[in-house]
Amino acid sequence: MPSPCAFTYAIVRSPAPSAVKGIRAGGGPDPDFAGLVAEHEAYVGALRELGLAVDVLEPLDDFPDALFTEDVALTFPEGAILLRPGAPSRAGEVAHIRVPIAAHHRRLLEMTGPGHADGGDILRLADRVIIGLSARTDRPGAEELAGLLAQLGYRAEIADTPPGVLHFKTGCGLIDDRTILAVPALGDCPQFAGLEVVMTPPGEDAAANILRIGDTVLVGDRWPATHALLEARGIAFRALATDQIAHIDAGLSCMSLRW
Ligand code: CIR
Repeated sequence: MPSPCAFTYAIVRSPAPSAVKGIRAGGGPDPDFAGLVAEHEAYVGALRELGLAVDVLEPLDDFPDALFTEDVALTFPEGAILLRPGAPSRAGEVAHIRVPIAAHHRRLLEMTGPGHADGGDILRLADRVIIGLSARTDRPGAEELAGLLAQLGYRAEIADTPPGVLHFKTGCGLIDDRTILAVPALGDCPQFAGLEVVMTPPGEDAAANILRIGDTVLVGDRWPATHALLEARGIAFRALATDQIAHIDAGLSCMSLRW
């Protein structure tokens, strides 16, 4: 199985003005639209500098959260899966990603329900895929998705996401193929057996949503202790601003679909 961090393509979607009304679990103020756009543009620039070909889709004003393309599909070298996002306001995003994905993937599978699954709950490892149960991904959805993943040749394991963590990957990300950065609440996740689990430093839980692209880890720019941790391990990293997307419960992985 290829490295889970070796990507050549990505699909992103520019934020629409409505993105400032994106879902947030804990309330809080709207993000600043110009700031959101700047964070998104810097992210796309980083993906391109790391060698990815990036399709940038048009904004969808009817869907405030549509810039988070990670949640509506899964993409692999072997094919893609259209998901059923768990937030009712996001269900209609799937129809808008179908054609852009079909342009790249001849093999296109699709969840049909009744369950739900968000891509933010899916962590791809070197030898398997973890599906986190969350407020967005339910057991029927996880089980249907596991069956679709098997058709593409991927073994899935179902895990629990700690309460208060939006998506499984809100709380963890790959430092490398064998090492996970995780919030303490995920530290003893049984599905991490066989991997090294490194905890986010105190006060930096929000740093956990890192995104490794090839040999480089993208990480939020507000987390100096996490940067030091990566540096001490000899991991090349690139710090990106996430202040505005954090207002709407998002991080770095959420803004792209990669394969
Ligand atoms: C939502 O609640 O759906 C968006 N405001 C944030 C989605 C973040 N996506 C992700 O973690 N994969």
